[in-house]
Amino acid sequence: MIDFSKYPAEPFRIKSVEPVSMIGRDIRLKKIEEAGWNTFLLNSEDVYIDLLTDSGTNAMSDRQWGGLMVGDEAYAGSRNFHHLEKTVQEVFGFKHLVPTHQGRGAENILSRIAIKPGQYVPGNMYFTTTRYHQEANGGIFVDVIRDEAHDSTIDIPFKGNINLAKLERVIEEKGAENLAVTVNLAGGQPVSMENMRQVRELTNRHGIKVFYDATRCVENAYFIKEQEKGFENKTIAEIVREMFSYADGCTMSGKKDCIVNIGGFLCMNDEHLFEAAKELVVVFEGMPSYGGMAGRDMEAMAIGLKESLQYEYIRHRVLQVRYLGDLLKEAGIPIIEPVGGHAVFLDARRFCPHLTQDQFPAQSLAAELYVEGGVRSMERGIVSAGRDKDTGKNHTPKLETVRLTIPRRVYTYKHMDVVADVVKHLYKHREDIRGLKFVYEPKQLRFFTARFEHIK
Ligand code: PLI
Repeated sequence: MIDFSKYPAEPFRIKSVEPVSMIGRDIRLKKIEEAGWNTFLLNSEDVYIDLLTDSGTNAMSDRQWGGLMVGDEAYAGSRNFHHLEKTVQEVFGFKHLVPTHQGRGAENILSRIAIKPGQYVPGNMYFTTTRYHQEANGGIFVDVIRDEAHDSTIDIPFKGNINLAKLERVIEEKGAENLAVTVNLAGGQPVSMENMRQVRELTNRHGIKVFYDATRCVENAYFIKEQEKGFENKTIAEIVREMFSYADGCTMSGKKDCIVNIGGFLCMNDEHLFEAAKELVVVFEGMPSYGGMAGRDMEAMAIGLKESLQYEYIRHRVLQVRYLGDLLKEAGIPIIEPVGGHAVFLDARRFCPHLTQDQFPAQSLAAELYVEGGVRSMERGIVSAGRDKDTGKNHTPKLETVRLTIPRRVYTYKHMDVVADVVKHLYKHREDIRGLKFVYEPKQLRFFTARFEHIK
């Protein structure tokens, strides 16, 4: 039985509300057909509970909204930039900040300045835009995550850890000078402090730089406090600071753990890299003191980053996600275990065993969740993985999932109950879920705009 006392009530009061759409099933069916069975192509107005992503979908606090009113929109030297710079330096401990319009802007710049063509970029599981920029700059991504991460049924802590033996093998085979290591603190499964320390130790020995994807680093810090020995009594801020002491820099999508709707940045200690980054930021993003953001965006981000470190906030955040996961597990629904910090992933292989992976079971399941309950989710499987650049064949990831991603401070526990009911209903009728095929397949990041129809 689920122990309901484990889940803290919302640590906020609701001051402003946004009505949501309540259209019926027959209209939703029409809408998803028009959207080519791709949940990215639905209009937000036709969605009841939007779990497509936690990216930029956050509810800001009254203090952040207040921050918008003190935006300094000067073209250069905005005071909000200095506030953000000071905050980021204090939270992460890096010397230099390069603001960008969002995370992928930072990935673009970092990949251009830090990757040489033919260089290997080992990391713990890829993120789509990150890998795109690495590959576009001639990098070769190598997944060095621990093996258990690819098995949805293994319930162990810190499933996001880097497998050090795998990393060491890449270093030996490819040569340390041909490597830049990335640690993704955002894949849904956390990385332990011990693992970060070990990666630092190994890369230091070989003179290799390490960059973190800081996108969901505060959620990662919560797991460390909750599950790693020796960190029980540390504050979230102390844990975050220690995590980043093992990196040379980071990219950040502020749209997640900075609790804002837009923004990002790149950080580093190295002076040469900083100079190179500043040269590029003016070309791609904007002046080094705004990088594609308005002054007010930078203010909201500085305030949001500090708020995200509050224990009550992050505890509620992670446990609300776990609540949804527990409801589904209790009902026997196949999900990826353990439940991570921002989303519950349905295991579409086990949900739809009657479909093969090339019939896009996760894509179809995501579309059906919308038809059945107005719940929007996202495919994270074969469609998102794309094709191999050289062979043109589909990548076939072991994990074929549907991501139910919870925006921060937006939905209540009751919304989670509704989502669980929709998934349970669909699970009962899972044999009716039909396979899909492409009718339009874009060349890059195809999941965003692809269109599908049912296989006859
Ligand atoms: O969406 P951006 O450009 O601000 O950030 C890109 C990005 C980088 N790393 C990671 C781990 C992400 O999750 C990420 C963006 N994620 C999206 C859009 C998501 O729906 O998860």
